[in-house]
Amino acid sequence: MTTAQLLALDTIVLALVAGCWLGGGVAAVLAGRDRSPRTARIAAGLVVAALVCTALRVALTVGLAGAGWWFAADKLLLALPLVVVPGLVAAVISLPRLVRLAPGGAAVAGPILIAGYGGLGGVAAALTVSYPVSPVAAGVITGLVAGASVPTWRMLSGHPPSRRWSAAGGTAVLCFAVVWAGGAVWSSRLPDRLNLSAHHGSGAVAVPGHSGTGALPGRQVSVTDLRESAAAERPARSFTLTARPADITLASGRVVRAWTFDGRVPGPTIRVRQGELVEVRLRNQMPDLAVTLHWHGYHVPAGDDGVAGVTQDAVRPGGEFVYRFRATDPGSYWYHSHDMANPAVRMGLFGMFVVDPVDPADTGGAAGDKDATGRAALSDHTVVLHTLGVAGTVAVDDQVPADGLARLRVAPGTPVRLRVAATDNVPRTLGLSGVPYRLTAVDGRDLTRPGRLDDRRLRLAAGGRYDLTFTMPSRPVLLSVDGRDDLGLLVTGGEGAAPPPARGPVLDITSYGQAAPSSTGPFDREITWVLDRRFALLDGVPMLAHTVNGRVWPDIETPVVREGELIRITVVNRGRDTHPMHPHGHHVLVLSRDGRPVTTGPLWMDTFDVGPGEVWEVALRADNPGIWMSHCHDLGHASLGMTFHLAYEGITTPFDAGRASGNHPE
Ligand SMILES: [Cu+2]
Repeated sequence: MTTAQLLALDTIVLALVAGCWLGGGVAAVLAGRDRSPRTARIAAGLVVAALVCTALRVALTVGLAGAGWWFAADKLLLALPLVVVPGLVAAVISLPRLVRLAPGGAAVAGPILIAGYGGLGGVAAALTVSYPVSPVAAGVITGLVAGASVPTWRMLSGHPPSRRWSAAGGTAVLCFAVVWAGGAVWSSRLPDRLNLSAHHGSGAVAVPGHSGTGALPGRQVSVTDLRESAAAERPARSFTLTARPADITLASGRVVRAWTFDGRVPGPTIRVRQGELVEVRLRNQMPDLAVTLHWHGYHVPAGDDGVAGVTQDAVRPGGEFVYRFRATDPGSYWYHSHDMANPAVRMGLFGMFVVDPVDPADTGGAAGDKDATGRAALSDHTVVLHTLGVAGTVAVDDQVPADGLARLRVAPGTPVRLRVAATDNVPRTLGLSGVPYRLTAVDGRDLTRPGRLDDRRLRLAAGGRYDLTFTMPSRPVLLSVDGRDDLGLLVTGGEGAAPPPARGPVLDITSYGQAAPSSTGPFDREITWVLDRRFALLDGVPMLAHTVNGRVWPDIETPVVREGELIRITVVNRGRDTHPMHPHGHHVLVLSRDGRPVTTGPLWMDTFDVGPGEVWEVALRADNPGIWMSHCHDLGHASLGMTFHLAYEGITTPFDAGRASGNHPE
């Protein structure tokens, strides 16, 4: 069984445990009162069922502990003791008496009911407690179970608490609950001004013997100083992007209201050559929306990262901001607004950013008809998958998005590179049929000698990019999206009908290509991010939030690292959602998934999908000083708590997030 299956089964068994113990307890009370042998038998049956379910939950927890302590700690430390202890008493004392049809007294029904309360405590723990186990939550749940058990026992023993005691106890509990809930709501509200220079705590554990134990450097550097100097050099390439609302007419004629750069969705593709100094002027003509530009996957200096409230103030309507950075790393990237990113990206404020290598041979050919060696020119295209309104769309280069099949003509024999980006909040399953192909690059980084793929499908994380390469055959090639034959890209050259969508198995990208020796360690620091879904207070509102280490934005602890350090990050997904994790400003080298070392060489990613029950180990080289957002790129999850950051020692920001700041980095 996979960890995800164990977690799902555990959720079902958890409810059964509580239900059987509570049902058995009620039946035992009734059997004691009515002296009915039939009710006693029902109670005995429910207790046996409860014992079986409890034993099953213990076994599931042991299985989960085998996958990692993160998956089992809350159950072993809290949920199971609450039910197992009274459950064992019930098995030894209550059950034999029920079977002998002697069901009277607190000694019979009491332990069963208390096990039921413990089962409910387990449900409460599953809804509110994550990893690490919060002592406060554990104390409150244990207190509630104990608080319900004591009066129950007294009532069953024929000594119900007096009215005075009941009233006093009830009032005290109510007052405590109101004060505690009010305090929790108040303290969870975002402050008016939240400055991320004050790194609250450190989630990075220094490895003994490595750095992190020395003296702190005294120097403080602002993110605004971590920028290309504007005076140093004239930019080789200048662009202007204007954010404004527009009606987008899709290829079918359907019109969609959108938020756009330059009236287009995706915005204009920014395509530059490696080594060029790039300048992009952002102008905001949105009537009442602030915007920024974040360079997704591209290692810009921190001051150009475009995160509102962290590296700049959001650009208000009528305002502008100029980004400048050198395009050193060839590859496929994208840009998008990073103030209230979820609605901004959904509505269309994004576009592709491509850096072509200085040596065109690096992408298999050159722009133009023939390169110097006479080889056919590369046919190189961006393909953006995005849902506009309710329509799934495919946008090729700067063409109008197709809400169906986009089309491209390529002469047979031409090498083709498709740079595919998924810009929705959900992963996409790609299929390429009609030609053998290679997954040449992941998140803008080329793989080492990627193998040939036939009819294989690929799962692309939300926010991720895959570059697919092939040589155009004489018959059509179909890039299908999510297995559909009516959504994707049809590449035609010669004659023939479109092939059916690829149906082959989905490629495991952690075991593809040639393993290249990768330096992995020694590590200077260890960071663990445990992802979960739990009830939490987000800006004063109780909700089923997306948590990291049991907390939500902005209370998730900030790992603080030093320039030059090598950091191992373990990402654990305890929940049932897939989380495409996206650290800004860095790629990570994927080391292992679920304990199995990666054999794809080398697999560098900036957006990696951590599925339910999965454990990823990745390495991050701290080579780009700044304060870097890290978040789930399901931007809905990010806005529901799963937003945090990674900070370098000594780096500060003059910008604030928070209620009064006008900045919404998440
Ligand atoms: Cu997520």
